Amino acid sequence: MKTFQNFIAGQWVAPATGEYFENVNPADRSDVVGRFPLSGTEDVNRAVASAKRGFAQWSRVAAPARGDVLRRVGDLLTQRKAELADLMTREMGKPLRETSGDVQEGIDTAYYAATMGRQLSGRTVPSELANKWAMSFRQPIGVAGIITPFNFPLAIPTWKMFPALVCGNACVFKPAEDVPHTGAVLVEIMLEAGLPPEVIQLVHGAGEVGRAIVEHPDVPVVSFTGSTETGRMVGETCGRMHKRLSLEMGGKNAMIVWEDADLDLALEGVLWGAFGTTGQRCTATSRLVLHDRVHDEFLSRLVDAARGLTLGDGRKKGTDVGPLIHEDSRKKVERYVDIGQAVGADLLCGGRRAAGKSLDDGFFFEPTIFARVRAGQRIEQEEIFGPVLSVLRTSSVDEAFAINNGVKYGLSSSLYTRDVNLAFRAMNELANGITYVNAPTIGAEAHLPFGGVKQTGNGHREGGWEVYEFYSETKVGYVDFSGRLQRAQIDNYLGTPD
Ligand code: UN1
Repeated sequence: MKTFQNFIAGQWVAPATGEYFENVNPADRSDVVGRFPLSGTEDVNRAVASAKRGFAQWSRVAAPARGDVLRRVGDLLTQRKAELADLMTREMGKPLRETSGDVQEGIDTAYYAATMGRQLSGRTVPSELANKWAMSFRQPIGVAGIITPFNFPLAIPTWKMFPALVCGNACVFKPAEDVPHTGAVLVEIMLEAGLPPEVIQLVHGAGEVGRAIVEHPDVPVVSFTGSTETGRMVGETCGRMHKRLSLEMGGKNAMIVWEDADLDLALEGVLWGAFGTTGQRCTATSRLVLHDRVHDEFLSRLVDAARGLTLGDGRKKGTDVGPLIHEDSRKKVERYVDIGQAVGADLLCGGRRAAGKSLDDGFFFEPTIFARVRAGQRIEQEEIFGPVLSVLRTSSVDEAFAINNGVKYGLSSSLYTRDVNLAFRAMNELANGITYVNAPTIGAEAHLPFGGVKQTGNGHREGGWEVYEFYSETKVGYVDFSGRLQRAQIDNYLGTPD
């Protein structure tokens, strides 16, 4: 079995703790991907000290040249796409077409980052005074702490690190302990592309590593994607220490299928939205609101289609749905199935561990649909992060929108309709960071901002131009070339001498 190391101070090194953990394939527990460092605070301290040196060097490299490194990262990811998808599926389970899509998101993010190296713009505006220039420009911040989840093991680290790097920051990267192999290969690729070694530090491990990064006084900017509970702790620490923080947390995303919808399209959409990535996306479709007139027909077709999905190893042809990430998350899904049944929701399919043949070797769970769910019930309100869909019904637009908006999260929403007025009304009134029309709740693109309102986040966005603002300071420069003292707000606009 291969033993992997951290990448700290320009070298692949063992953790100071001397401890390791095993990373297993969730589709087959007997397949161990490798041993990875269970690092501690001392490792993080060394990583941050080195990243500070990396920052001193990298922040002086011209931004277009920094972008060129990211372009080479994009080229290498493209060359190694199939190999990466395979190792990602092996360590986290989602089918190959999904892990290939995950790599493609990384490639898109890399090429977008490369172009942004030439576009880190500020503004030049007229000064209040004659013979004076007024302008803003962007500067790097320092060492960025990057803490990422398992479900998009490549894309999400790239969403954070590529813009951070183009802006001139150094990164200390802690991938989720479920996907350390993907994290390690991504760092190898970044180094091969020419990133100076001390600019990237990879520290594997569990919560202690994340905490040490967040609490380190020399890490002024932190980006975290994960659970709302952990995000709250990260937020408290960053607030106390006056750090810049981007949080991307839970979702309870609804798809509304209206009476005039193309039902074939909506059916495909909900299957992909609810059961893709085994429901383990913060953008997963976990609620379905059906118009009364289409409710019965659509639901019966949906249940048949969900029963027909093929569960299995994501590396095998024909697999639609892979396993959950580990046993704890399967237990959590089971608890929510009990909670749904206790309040009298109708369990129409699934609700159990998938068993038989090779399914016994992994953390599989059947695609699960609850009907007759009512707004406010726990399965309708709380993020389950598994293949569980709650179905509600109404014939009132106001009620459908109120259901969508009646949760503490606000990531994405979806409406299937052919009514253009209703579609635009939905974009205005659904309280989410992203609203899709005639598409499911997933499918964000790299060059527009990604994130949510309410307790999904803290107001920042990933992707698009917005993330470049997050990873840079806005500096303002005034140049007075009049050769005399001109007093802003005191001397007059015509610039006449006193
Ligand atoms: C996430 O679930 O954390 O739009 C991110 C999507 C993907 C990203 C999801 N491109 O669903």
